[in-house]
Amino acid sequence: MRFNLTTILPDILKAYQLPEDSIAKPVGDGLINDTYQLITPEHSCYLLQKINDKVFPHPEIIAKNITLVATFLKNHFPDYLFPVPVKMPDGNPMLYLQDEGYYRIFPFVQNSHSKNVLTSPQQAFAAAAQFGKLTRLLNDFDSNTLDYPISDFHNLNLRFNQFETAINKGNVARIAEAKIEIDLLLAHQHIVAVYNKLLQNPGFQLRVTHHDTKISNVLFNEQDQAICVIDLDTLMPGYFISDVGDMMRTYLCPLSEEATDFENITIRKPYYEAIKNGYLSEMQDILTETEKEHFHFAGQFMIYMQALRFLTDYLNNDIYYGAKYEKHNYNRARNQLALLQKYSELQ
Ligand code: GN1
Ligand code: MG
Repeated sequence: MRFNLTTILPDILKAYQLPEDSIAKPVGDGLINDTYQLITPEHSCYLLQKINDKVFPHPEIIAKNITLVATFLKNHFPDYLFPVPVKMPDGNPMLYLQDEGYYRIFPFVQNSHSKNVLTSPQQAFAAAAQFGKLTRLLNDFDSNTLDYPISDFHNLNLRFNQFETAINKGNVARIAEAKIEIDLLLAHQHIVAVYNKLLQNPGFQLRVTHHDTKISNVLFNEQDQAICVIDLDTLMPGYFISDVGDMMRTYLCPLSEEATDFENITIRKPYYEAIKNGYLSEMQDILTETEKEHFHFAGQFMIYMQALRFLTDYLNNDIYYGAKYEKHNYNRARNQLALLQKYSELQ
């Protein structure tokens, strides 16, 4: 999905009044936005990001949400580290280049690094505590003031409906090929029913949640302590099951969603406990009893939704996630289904 930055880098540097001989190199593993590390001749570091405006059709909503939340946090918790985009000389938090799209620049957090894989339950605890802390600090923030950068992003009904449309109208050969996986996803429809029941329960509360709690969205310091969360594009009103569930989805298995040796997909129980304890270390007094009772469900919800999304995209010829090879999204879906199976055996 990466595009050629070279031709427009000079325009970006000029707009941000950065030295014209700064260099940019690709970083990160995100599927949606393109991210670069930007280094000036004086060795100042930034992150440069092109926002994917097919996925985020109104990037100004992201900018508005981040500004509202940043202002609240600054007023109430001035010591909390919340890395927001650098403003352009005219005060704008992002740059729009005609025919090229939206760009923004973040300060590089000093002495920080991100991880693509977890190597200890302590890291899972630390990350879960960071995501829990963000939601806790925003507990008194009026989430109604936020807009939705992507509507119905984690609405499981929408994801299921999109899947149903794809199995009826998608690529016929791929539908035939994926029969086993389609049947498995249909057989797990009870997860949608539990979700719908929860939506009716007053104990299930709309909060401000991050919606992309993978480990690479946490910055760690040199002592391996988690210092802050990043990638705030999907910070919006949501349910705790999105954040806890995506941690379950991405921290428990030693293999990533890209792995194709499905027989090696396993669940690391100590990481499960670490996510739970880390998240509750911040959210214990805030979550309702109903929410606490659905801690385990969070993982089922997110793993199932991601399996639906990957298979839907495969049946729709990879229009959303793209594919680096022919069966990429098919394999990602099979990976998530194997994970769902192992996860469901946990309790
Ligand atoms: C996308 O781009 P990235 O990796 O941060 C996706 C998430 C998925 C994830 C799967 C806006 O996130 O919802 O869980 O891929 N983000 C969007 O790897 O669709
Ligand atoms: Mg993301």
